[in-house]
Amino acid sequence: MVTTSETRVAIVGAGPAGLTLANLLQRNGIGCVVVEARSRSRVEQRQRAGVLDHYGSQIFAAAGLTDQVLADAPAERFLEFRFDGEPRFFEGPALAGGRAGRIVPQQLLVRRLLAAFEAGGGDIRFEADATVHDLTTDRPRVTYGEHEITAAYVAGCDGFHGASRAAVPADDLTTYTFDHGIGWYTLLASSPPPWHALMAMSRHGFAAQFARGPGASRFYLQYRPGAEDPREWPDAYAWEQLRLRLGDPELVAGEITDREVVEMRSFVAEPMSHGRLHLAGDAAHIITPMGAKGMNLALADADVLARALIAAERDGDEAPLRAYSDVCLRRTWDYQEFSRWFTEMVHDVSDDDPFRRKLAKARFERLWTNPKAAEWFADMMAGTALI
Ligand code: RFL
Repeated sequence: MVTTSETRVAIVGAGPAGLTLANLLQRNGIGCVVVEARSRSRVEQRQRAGVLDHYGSQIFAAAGLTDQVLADAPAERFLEFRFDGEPRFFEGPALAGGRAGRIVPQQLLVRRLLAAFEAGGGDIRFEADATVHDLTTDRPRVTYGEHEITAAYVAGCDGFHGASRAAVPADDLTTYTFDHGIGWYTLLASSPPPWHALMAMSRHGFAAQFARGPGASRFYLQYRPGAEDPREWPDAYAWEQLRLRLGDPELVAGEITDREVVEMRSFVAEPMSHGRLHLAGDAAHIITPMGAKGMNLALADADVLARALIAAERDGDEAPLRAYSDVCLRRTWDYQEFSRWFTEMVHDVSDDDPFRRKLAKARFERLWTNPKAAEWFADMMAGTALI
C-alpha cells in the first residue's frame, strides 16, 4: 500500500543545505517536507566542517535564527600560519572590517537547525532513502519505501552521493572534476588544542592542527597519493612528522581516536537546476577544505534557493528560480578558485619542487607585505555577498 502526501517543496537530505532551506521556508510560511536517508542519531553526530563564515552567519541573522542556531559559538579571531616553523598571525576579521566567522562544529549546527525546524512544527522523515521522479513535469514526486510525496518543487540537498543529481540525464548536465594530487592523513587525538587554528607550511609538507573541544585536536598531514600510504605509517612516525612540520617539538602525542585518509578533489555540476529540481550544496559541487567553504557554499545555495522559492510561491514570480543556477555557480567558481589558490600556497612548500616552493613563498609573503592582498584574503575568508 503506497501512502501519499503533498507539499509545496520536497527537500531531499537533512544536511546543512537541506535543513537551512527547510528553516528559511518554514519561517516564510512555505510548506515543505524533509526526507533523510539516515537515522536521526547518525545525522546529528556526523563530524565534518567547523567554521561558519561571516556571510553564512548573516543568513541566520537575517532569518532571526541567531539565538537558536549560533548561541555560544565563539567568533574567529586569528589564523596562525607557521612557515618552516616560524609563526605568523593573520587577523582576518579585523582586516575584513570586523566580519568574523563563528566556530560551530557542523554536527552542532545540524542539531540546532533540526531542533528549530521541529520546534516550528516541521515535518522531517528519517531513514527515508529517497528517489526523485517526473522532474520536468509540474508535479514532481519523491518516493521512499512505500511512501510518495508530490510537490511543486524538489530541492536536491542530498550531498555528493545522493539520488537527485543522479536523476538528471547525463546529456543535460556538464560536470567538472579536478584531482589536486594531494592527500591528507587526518587524526583526531586527545592532545591539548592550539590557541588558534594552526596551519604549518614546511619543507616536509603541510600540517595543521585545529581545536576539537577543550581536550582534543584534529591534525592533518599532507601525503603523496599513489606514492605513499599513510595507513601504513606507524603512529610514532606520524607524531614525528607533526612535530617537525608544526615546528612544535613539545607536541603531546594524545590517544588517537579516529584516523582518516582524504584525497583532495573538486567537482562542479552545471546547471544546478533541471525542470523543477534544484540542487544545493554538495549535491552540486564539492571543494577542497582549504578556505573552509564547503559547508558555507551549501548554506549560501540554500539561502538563494529559499528566496527564489518564496518569490515563486508568494508572488508567482519564477524569474529568481530561473536565475538560481547562474547565481550560485558564480559564487561556486569564485570559491573554487580561492580554494585552489589557498591549496597551492600551503601545499607547494615541500622540497618536492623548488620552483613551486618559491612561488608558494611569494604568494604567502604578499599577504604580509601588500595590504590590499591581505584585505582580499580576509574578505574571501569572511565570505562574499552575491556577485
Ligand atoms: P551533506 O552534509 O552531505 O548532507 C546530505 C544529506 O543527504 C542525505 N542523503 C539522502 N537523503 C534522502 N535520500 C537520499 N537518496 C539521500 N542521499 C543522501 C545524507 O544522508 C545527508 O544527510 O550535504 P550538504 O547539506 O550539501 O552539506 C555540505 C557539507 O556537509 C560539506 O560541504 C562540508 O562538510 C564540507 N567540509 C567542510 N566544509 C567547510 O565549510 N569547512 C570545513 O572545515 C569542512 N571540513 C568537510 C570537511 C567535508 C568532509 N567530508 C565530507 C569528507 C571535512 C570533511 C572530512
